[in-house]
This record gives sequence, structure tokens and C-alpha cells, in this order.
Amino acid sequence: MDWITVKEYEDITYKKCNGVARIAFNRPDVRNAFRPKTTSELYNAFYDAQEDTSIGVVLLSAEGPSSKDGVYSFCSGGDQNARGHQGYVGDDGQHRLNILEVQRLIRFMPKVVIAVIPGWAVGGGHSLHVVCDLSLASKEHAIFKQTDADVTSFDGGYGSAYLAKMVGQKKAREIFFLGRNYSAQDAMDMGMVNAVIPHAELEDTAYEWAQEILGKSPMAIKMLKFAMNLTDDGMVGQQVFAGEATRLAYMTEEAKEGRNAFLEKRKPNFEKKWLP
Ligand code: S0N
Repeated sequence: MDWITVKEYEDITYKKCNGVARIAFNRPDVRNAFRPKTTSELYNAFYDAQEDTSIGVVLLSAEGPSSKDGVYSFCSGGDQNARGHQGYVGDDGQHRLNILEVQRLIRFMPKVVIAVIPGWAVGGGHSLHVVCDLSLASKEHAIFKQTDADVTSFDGGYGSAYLAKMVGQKKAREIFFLGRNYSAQDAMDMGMVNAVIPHAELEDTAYEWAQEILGKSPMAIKMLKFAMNLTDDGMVGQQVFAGEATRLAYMTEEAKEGRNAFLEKRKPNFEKKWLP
């Protein structure tokens, strides 16, 4: 694979190759915790991937291991050093974190996002894998853990409520209320991971899954993602799905006639095709 770096960032890496974008956390010495700079870089890269019509699948992965102790991480959530008395403070002194905007971009982007989990997935890092469409985990090194209730920094949105839809209420409550460690196989057995992969093959396998998805109909994949989101996303889910229905409708002769009739100041001729 010839990954090409799209842009140099401080806290993440961002590359593309054959229809696949790879966005990776790059703070392995702090278990890939995210600070405000990280979340704005993530948002920037995800937005680029969303807008690039040559990209169909995004891998959210992580660089590593840590140079200090060789431990692998996906992400350990919000950086507790960047957390002031009233929340997270950016370089500009403003209180911000914006991880929820990143979550929404992953959730609503018309492309498949795969979490590639080489190690710790903890706190807000755990929530990020929950919000991704698919999760692939390192057999040897992935560990799943929720510390939100230890540090009083909790995700009351997708990270918890959507997780409960995924693994069931009792299990989700156990994960959050006890904060235990779960292996890749535990996570797979609970239904929050799609496959447990030998560590050395993790990145290649993620790329292969992406290529398999790229062989499918882009429109079908997009509509299926939005359809599966819809029931959990309420009116916003309906809005996203409806936007795509409108986009498809615009491409019909009927819609062109509606527009032309208005511009030509005449009554539209819809040829009375009331399809069954
Ligand atoms: C990941 C853990 C379990 C790994 O344990 P291990 O292997 O024993 O390593 P450590 O020695 O603990 O860590 C190694 C070095 O990395 C630093 N570090 C690790 N995690 C963080 C972190 N999150 N922030 C800052 N530094 C971190 C350690 O300090 C250590 O550094 P050195 O070598 O210098 O000693 C373990 O590390 C762990 O439990 N980490 C903390 C996990 C955590 O509690 N994360 C925060 C949980 N909450 C969130 O993420 C909420 C996210 C959020 O922001 C949000 C979400 C939804 C809605 C709103 C918000 C919002 O706040 O805006």
C-alpha cells in the first residue's frame, strides 16, 4: 500500500490510498488522549475525507506504541492535563473540546468509518469506537474500558446510550458503572466489535475490509448507513435520510420539469405518472 500523507498535523496523521482515508491519533505517550488541538485536527481531516469523492471508507486508527513503555493505544479519551476547572481549554484560552462534533461527523458522514483498535480504547476513546460503523480490534493488545465515572467526564450520548443499544442495557451499565477491562474477544462476544485480528495483521485487514466495501454501490452503502442510523437519531436521522431522498429526486425528469415550469412561468406538466 502506498499511503500518501494528505496534510501534516501535530496530534494526528492523515493519509490516503486507493479510496481509503486513514486518520490516526498520534500522541502514543499519553495513550492517544485527545486535547482541543486533537479534536479540531480530527474534525478537519474527517471533513476533508467526507468532501473527497474519491474516498469511500475512513479508517480511524492510532500510531504507536508509546516510546516510554511500548504499550499500544487507540485512544484514552479527553486529555486530563488539558482539562481546567471548568472543562477543556484550547490554545486560545477558550473552553472547548468539540469531540461531540467529531462524533457527529463520523455518525452522519455518507461513508463507512472503521475503528481500527490496536490497544487501549478508554473513556471518550471507547465512545469514538462505539460511534464508528465497524470496529476491528487487536487480538493481543486491544483493551476496552470506561473510566468516565472515575474522572467525572461522561458521555451521556452515543458513548453510553447507543452502546446500550449495541450490547444491551445490563452490559452497558456494567461497563460504565464498574469500569472494568475487557479484551478484544470480550468486546466481540458483547457485539461491539466486528472482528478480533492478530495484531500484526490489523492494519492490512482494515485496508482489505475497506477495499471490499469500496466494491459495493456507494449509494446503497450511504442509504443503508443512514437507514440504520435513522431509528436512533430521531428527527435529525430523518433529516439526513430525507436530504438524500431529495438529492435523488432532483435527478428525475419530474423534478427538472418542476423547476423549469417555475422559471418559464408556466404550469408544470408532470405527465401524470403516479407510480405504484
Ligand atoms: C488508558 C489507561 C487505562 C492506561 O493505563 P496504563 O497502561 O497503566 O497507562 P498510564 O500509566 O495510566 O498512562 C500512561 C501515560 O499516559 C498518560 N495518560 C493516559 N491517559 C491519559 C488521559 N486521558 N489524559 C492525560 N494523560 C493520560 C498518563 O498520565 C501517563 O503519563 P506519564 O507517563 O507522564 O505518567 C489509563 O491511562 C487511564 O485510565 N487513562 C485515563 C482515561 C480517562 O479517564 N479518560 C477520560 C474519560 N472521559 C472522557 O474521555 C470524556 C470525553 C469527553 O471529553 C466528552 C465526551 C462526551 C461528552 C462531552 C465530553 C466533554 O468533556 O466535552
